[in-house]
Amino acid sequence: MDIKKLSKFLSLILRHKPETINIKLDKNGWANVSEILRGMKIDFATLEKVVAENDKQRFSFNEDKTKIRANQGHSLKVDVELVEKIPPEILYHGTIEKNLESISVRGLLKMNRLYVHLSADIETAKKVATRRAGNAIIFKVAARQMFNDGFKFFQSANGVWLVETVPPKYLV
Ligand code: HQG
Repeated sequence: MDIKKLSKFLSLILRHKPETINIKLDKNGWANVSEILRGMKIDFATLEKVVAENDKQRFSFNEDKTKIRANQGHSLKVDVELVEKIPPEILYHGTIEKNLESISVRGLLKMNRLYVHLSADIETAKKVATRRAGNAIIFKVAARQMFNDGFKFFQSANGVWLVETVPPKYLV
C-alpha cells in the first residue's frame, strides 16, 4: 500500500472534493471514519498509518477516532476551529518568480484556498516554493506589524500560519 498516494487522496477528499468518494464533510470539516474507509477501500490500521506517518501532520482524528479532518489547506468553506494567535515578528511565504510582479502589486491572495499560508521559517517556505516548477522566491511578511494593525492570524494544528490576505506594504 502506497501511504503517500493514500495521503494525497485523503487530502483531496478532506480539503477539496469529498464528493470524489460520495461523502460530505460537516461544518467543522469532519468526515466519518467509517465512510472514509469504505470510500478509500482501506482498513482502519492503514488509515492510522496514513495519519501517523504524514510528514506534515496534515490530518487529525477526533478523540474516539470516529471522525477525521484535514488541519489546513482547504478550499471548501469549513470551520476547522482555528486558534487565533499572535504571530512572530516575521513569517515567510515561498512562491515562484512568475508570481513576483502580481504579488508585489496585489499582495498575497488566498487564491483557491481559505487562507494565505505562511511559514515560521525560511526552510519550510523554500519547500513550499519548490513544489512548483520555476525559480523559488521567498517573501518576508511583517506579521507582527500586520497583527498590530488589526489582521487576525491563526495557527493550524500542524503549525502552519494562516491569514486572509497580505497587502503589499507588509512584504519586506
Ligand atoms: C500564489 C502545501 C499571483 C502563491 C504547501 C502560491 C503550503 C499569487 C499560489 C500549502 C498571489 C497559491 C499552501 C498574487 C498568492 N498573484 N500569485 N497576488 N498571491 N499567489 O497552493 O502557499 O502539502 O494555494 O504564492 O506546503 O503554495 O498541501 O498556496 O504560489 O503549506 O499540505 O498563488 O499547501 O501544503 O497556491 O501552498 P496554493 P501555497 P500541503
